Amino acid sequence: MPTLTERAAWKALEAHFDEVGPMHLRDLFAADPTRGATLTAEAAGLFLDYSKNRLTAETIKLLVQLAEESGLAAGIEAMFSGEKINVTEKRAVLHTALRAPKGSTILVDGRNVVPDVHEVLDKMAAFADRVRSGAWTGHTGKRIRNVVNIGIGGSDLGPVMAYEALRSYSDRALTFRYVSNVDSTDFAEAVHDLNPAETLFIVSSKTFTTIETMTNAHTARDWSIAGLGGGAASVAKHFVAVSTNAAEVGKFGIDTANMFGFWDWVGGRYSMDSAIGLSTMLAIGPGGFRQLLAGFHEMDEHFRTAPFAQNLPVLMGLLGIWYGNFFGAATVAVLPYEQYLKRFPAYLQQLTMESNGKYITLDGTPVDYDTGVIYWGEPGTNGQHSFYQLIHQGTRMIPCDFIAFSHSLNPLGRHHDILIANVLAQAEALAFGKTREQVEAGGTAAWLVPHRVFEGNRPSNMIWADRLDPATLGKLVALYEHAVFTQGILWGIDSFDQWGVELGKVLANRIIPELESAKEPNLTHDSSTNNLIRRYRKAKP
Ligand code: G6Q
Repeated sequence: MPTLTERAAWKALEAHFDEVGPMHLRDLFAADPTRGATLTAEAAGLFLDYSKNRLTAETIKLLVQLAEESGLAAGIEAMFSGEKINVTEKRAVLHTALRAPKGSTILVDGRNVVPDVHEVLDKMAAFADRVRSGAWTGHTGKRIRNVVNIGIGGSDLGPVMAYEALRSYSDRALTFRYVSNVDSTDFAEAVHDLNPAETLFIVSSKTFTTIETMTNAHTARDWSIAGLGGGAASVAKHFVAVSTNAAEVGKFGIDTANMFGFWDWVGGRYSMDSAIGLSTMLAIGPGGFRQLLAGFHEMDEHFRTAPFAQNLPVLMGLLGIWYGNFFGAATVAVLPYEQYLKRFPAYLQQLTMESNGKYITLDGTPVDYDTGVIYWGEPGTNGQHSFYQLIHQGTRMIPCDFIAFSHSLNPLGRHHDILIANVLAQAEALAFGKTREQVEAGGTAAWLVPHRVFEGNRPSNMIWADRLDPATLGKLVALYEHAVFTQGILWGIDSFDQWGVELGKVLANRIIPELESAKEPNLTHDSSTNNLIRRYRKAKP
């Protein structure tokens, strides 16, 4: 296959960009009054309006052609059928198996993994029911009121995002906290008002060797044992583990009967629907968790079967390529108009940037095009009163993904109408702006006119659903997972490894003893690092 920039569709897109790039959304909308209805797609209860993007129907045709020339169809099949597409780690990539219905067959090395998935789900459900009903009691016989998930990265961001997103469906008799940072403040603040006798810790770590998580887990164990006045026996009642590493779980003192497993074919940032989601299941119950999985699965099926031009994740992925590679946009803002999705942008940052922040292609050569776009965002309307200024009148193009729902989960007076009016207004203002003529017609003083002109022509997607519920959350996450996958295929990179995280870990492990040794260490770093280490050692109590 020719490299990305050598493909016929890429070359056609370059020529097409010269023509479409300078066009204004005002003119595109004026030329086609049906645009707002036709440049849309709908699947699995998610509606995507992509008409306020700087493109024509021809752009979509060419982008789809590029996807075809890039082998996207074969890539999708390879992922779903369990081929080892994570080539640098020689692993299958099967988060889609986590939400496959009972009775389906997905083979990894000749073994059907679907029954394994459901066995763990059933075990999680039995445990969640016991905790939620009060049948599971702590060391002193009290029921569990607090659940603290200890994990980091993929073992934290998904669970915390899902808990926040689905809080309205959660058991309010239980308190949920999430500890991730090795900064002791995170642990101290999470437990400061909790009673150890009523607190259950879930140590979530695929490897069970991650230094942050293991440090927090040991601190939690000390806190729990000290608070209970018990011994190691209490650990079995107050600690469970989610991991692939039974040996390390056992060494920590957690009964492996209270360990919930998953598999090496689940990447950390794709694991919120595995046992890593145990805290989510405890919060919303096994039924709610199964709805979440059903939502994921519905989007999986859509991605696997829908023609590319109507395929939501494919369209979103291709739009990212269009802006990132042709317009040179470096970032995408994700702007949910739903307070419960406040951690969704942070979750997406890991999903998108850890997956596609790569400059080496699958065959080991550097790319000659940009990859991995920077994702960021905050819920609306808050962002409107801070960083939206730059999106409206700054010098950089920032495509936006607006996310909105027809119904509020807490309807109160006019709030939802006002919220929705704002998301519509922002997308409209970004696209169409305000011309000099319009500003002048409003009687603005001449010197102020330039400041009040909005160029417009700032692109956005509108992703719309009925209401935020567990199934819808699953669909939304799967939508972005598969958009990331689509981009990874086109860019020809391994979206499922994360070697970039390794170097810092190795260096930190080298520095720890240099900070802790009683004897002055022989420092051989650069002069800046050496100096900072000396400064820290001097300040240490
Ligand atoms: C995700 C990454 C990373 C990982 C954490 C936690 O894709 O691999 O964020 O999830 O480093 O790893 P453990 O679950 O092994 O503790």
